[in-house]
Amino acid sequence: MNKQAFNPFLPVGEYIPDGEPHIFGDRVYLYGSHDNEGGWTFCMGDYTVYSAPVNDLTDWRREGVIYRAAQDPDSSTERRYMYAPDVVQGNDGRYYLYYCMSGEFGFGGYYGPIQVAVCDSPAGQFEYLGYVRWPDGTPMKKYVCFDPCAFNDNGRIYLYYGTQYPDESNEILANDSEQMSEVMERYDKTAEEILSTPENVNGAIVAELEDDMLTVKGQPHHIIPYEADFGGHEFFEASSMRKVRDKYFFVYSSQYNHELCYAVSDYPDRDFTFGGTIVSNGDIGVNGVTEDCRMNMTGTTHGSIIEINGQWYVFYHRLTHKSDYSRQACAEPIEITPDYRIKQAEITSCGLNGGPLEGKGTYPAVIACYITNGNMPHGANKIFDHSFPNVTHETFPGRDTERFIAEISDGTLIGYKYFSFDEPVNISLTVRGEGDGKFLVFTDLKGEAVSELEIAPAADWQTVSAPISISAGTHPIYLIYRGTGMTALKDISFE
Ligand code: FUB
Repeated sequence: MNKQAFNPFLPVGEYIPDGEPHIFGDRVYLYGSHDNEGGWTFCMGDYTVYSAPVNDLTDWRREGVIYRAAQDPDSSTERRYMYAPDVVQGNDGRYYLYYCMSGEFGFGGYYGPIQVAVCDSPAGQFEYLGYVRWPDGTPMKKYVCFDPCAFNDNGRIYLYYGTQYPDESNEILANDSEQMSEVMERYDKTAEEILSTPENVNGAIVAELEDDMLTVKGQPHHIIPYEADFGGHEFFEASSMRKVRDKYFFVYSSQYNHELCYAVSDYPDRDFTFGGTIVSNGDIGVNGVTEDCRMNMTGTTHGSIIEINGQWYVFYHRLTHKSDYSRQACAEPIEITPDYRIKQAEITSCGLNGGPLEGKGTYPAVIACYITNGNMPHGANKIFDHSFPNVTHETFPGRDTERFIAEISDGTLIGYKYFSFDEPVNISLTVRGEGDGKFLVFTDLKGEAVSELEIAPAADWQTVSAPISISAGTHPIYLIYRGTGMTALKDISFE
């Protein structure tokens, strides 16, 4: 089998969410947070970077850890996790890393300054530089200094950040006197003023920076009016800025949380108007998929768009482990029309591959782009404990870590888009568990099954095979389990 790119496109045991792809030289680098496999809170790892040659997106290389949370002088027991970073090249040619620190489950993440580290190369060892500051050297903490991204617009440096927490967060604030005191002090406002005027702290914010990459020029301000109506897709978090020809594209995660949206302006610092949704990690909005029938468990997503070798892509993250704390980098091709519109990308198993996956060979089952029992939850900042199908892992002494889809029960649908077949094949599934029944295989969910594979309870992995009646060409492959008990799926093969 030729080398191919799947979704997730990094090794299946790697968890880099909040991805900001950037091209430096002839490679694309992915900067992001670092979740643990089966982690119990966000961003438990140090920043680890991968890169690939711009002309071969199947060839991702682990560059290694570029920066450790312990390098941040403010790292403390309360705020020891580094959240969603971004990297920009300064006018001096050096690479500047912007990030903020948080505690468990995001607590404390809204109250610190934005921190900066620097390095001479894009994936070398970054050193702490300082916090984003006012001209008098004091930390700049205007609005919520969260999810920073930096952008060098032909020599002018802009920093974007912020959050627009939902109104119920005000209740949390109202009931947490310590957090409330911090916010009151920062904004020099009474609790009543803060609770009644959230625009004083919320929103998508821009600050221009001096060439030192630390000092704020003028006053940070909103790039979208706080009261702007984006039809439910208003800004929530995950600021990212890109230039597309002569327009500025602000990419962000909306109030829906599972989607990346874009807003467009002629200017980098004002007048952004709503564009649309670019991608949803539940595929909500594509082909009639709604929140009630999301195609995956959903939660946060965060990412950006980038043009690589003449093709635009959206980078985003998906969820695993029934949790929002083990998120993986995915990407899909997108088109930006001459009038600056982006049609929502469908989520696939083959985003960076430049076309369908070969309909032969063995694939990890976890590259499924759809995993649903018809009632998948939305779970930002949480782990679920009720049963539903999910990507997970298990470690055994003396054996490689196994990754598979677990808790597959009667009616579970697992989907792969797309495979290209040039001849009739057999399909094989590697399964184990209590499942007693069959997997039906479809290429069209409204059509007849093209194969059926019987499975029986088995404590260890068993491979079952059957011929698949399929025409030459490109097809999705959908598996639907019908039976009793729960089963797990490790591999899917065609031969
Ligand atoms: O990764 C931690 C937080 O989750 C990020 O800061 C948010 O954007 C969300 O993705």
